[in-house]
Amino acid sequence: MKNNKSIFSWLSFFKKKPSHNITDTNVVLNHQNQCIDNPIGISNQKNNLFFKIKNFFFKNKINDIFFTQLEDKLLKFDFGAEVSRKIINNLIKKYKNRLLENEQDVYFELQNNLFSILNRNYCDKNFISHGIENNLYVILLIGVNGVGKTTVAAKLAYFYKILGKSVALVASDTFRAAAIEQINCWGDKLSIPVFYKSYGSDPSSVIFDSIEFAHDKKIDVLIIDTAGRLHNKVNLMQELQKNVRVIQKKISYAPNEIFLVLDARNGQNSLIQTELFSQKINNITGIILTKLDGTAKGGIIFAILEKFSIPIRYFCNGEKISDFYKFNAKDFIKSMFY
Ligand SMILES: Nc1nc2c(ncn2[C@@H]2O[C@H](COP(=O)(O)OP(=O)(O)OP(=O)(O)O)[C@@H](O)[C@H]2O)c(=O)[nH]1
Ligand SMILES: [Mg+2]
Repeated sequence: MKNNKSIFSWLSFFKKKPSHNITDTNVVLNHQNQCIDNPIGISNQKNNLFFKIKNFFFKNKINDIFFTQLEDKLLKFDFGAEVSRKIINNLIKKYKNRLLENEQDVYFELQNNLFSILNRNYCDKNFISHGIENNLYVILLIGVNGVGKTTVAAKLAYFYKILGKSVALVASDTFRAAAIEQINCWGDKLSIPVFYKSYGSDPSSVIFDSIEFAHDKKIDVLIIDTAGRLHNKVNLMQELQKNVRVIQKKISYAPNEIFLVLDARNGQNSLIQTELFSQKINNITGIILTKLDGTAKGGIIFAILEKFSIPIRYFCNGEKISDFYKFNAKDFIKSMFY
């Protein structure tokens, strides 16, 4: 995994000639598509889900229990009952109709099935325009406690900085001990300004004032880190709704992005988090999946994409600033199977 190119290795190519047009990111994206090989290094990890699935096809011939065993594998790796059943039914149907003749055919059909799920809500943009160019771009990060929001805030901030944007972070978590110091520490490390107030301040007031700050300082991208909250705590979800309203009051088209951050290790619980957050917060524009390094499972990605029409936009496989990748179905499948 350590040998793989992270999002920043290819982005550094653009360091000398940053794009200042906030909507013009095609060049970057094309370059990324060519350059990120094996982003999650799946084939190198013997413990890994896809290594095991691959192995399964090498070791097993099609017999009475072949498809049941394959389904068990998918279930074990967090694909969830719905997705696993759907995939297996499709494979059985095609095999019975002789559209698939042997294990190898089934293996490739499985890849096709997985690709079509991953590609379903695919969004490869760095900036989702609301039709207003060269204006402040506001990103709000939300999610339950400890999933990696603050780390993602820093990674995103660095990502946009390398794209040539002026970036600021906002410490709207005024609740958790050391939360403000944590984000300031990232700000210092990355030389990115952090807007913050004292502990106990109303998060909405921090957000409100941070937008003024961003306008004054001619910031291009404002990344708002919020406090972790359980999806079933009504008052905390209301607070989040208030945060969104405050942003909208200041800037009618914002937030441009609302990213729900999910910890891949939480498995099926991520589905419940996605469901409840998206019920309370309209227009979640993407999911950022963290801690893929901390799990041998990866099937939750498929379960999420099968169930929700929210794209997975980025993923993280470590704590370092460079352990950050744009999510791309083609590359993901490539790393799974080759
Ligand atoms: N292994 C691994 N650790 C990560 C990753 N992303 C974040 N972490 C670690 O997870 C822990 C929590 O990360 P934070 O960014 O503080 O999470 P948070 O969601 O902001 O937490 P709260 O603000 O308390 O809700 C830290 O120790 C991070 O270094 C990742 O992709 N992989
Ligand atoms: Mg945090």
